[in-house]
Amino acid sequence: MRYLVFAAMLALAACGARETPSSGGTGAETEEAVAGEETSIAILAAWMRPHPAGRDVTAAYFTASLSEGTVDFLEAAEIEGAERAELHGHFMTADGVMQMRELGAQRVDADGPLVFMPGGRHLMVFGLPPVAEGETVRGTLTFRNAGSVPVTFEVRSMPPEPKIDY
Ligand SMILES: [Cu+2]
Repeated sequence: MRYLVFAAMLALAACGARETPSSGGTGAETEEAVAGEETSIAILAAWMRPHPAGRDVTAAYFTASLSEGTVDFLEAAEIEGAERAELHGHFMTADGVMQMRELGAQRVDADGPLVFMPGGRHLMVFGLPPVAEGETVRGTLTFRNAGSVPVTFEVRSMPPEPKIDY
């Protein structure tokens, strides 16, 4: 029952913010819901694809959930050894073409984890020297309230087992 109460409180706190269409994914509209709350973030299933042949860009994925607190926002990511990492999403254009673009801050709350997965939100990793299956790559996810959360990405071409229920 705790979860239900939690969710109801959150809905009140975030009312208004929630009604703003978030198609742009900027996250800016939810600023007032988070002022200075202390949160903890749990990261699961962090993995990164080996580079496609001839490219210096790859993608990384993870699942982030709140283990304490009610709401937080993922604002940025850093990958050790990479030039930069961007939060990306996929979008269908009016003429049916799938494209990706950089996202603003991404919300995580009691409604469920923030999932970065193939075909959806992903970290786009630029300028990282090639990595091979079985290696690990360290990085940091920066949340508005929780601050820097260290992450270790497993390099693999398939999602980790046991299969995550995306
Ligand atoms: Cu991308």
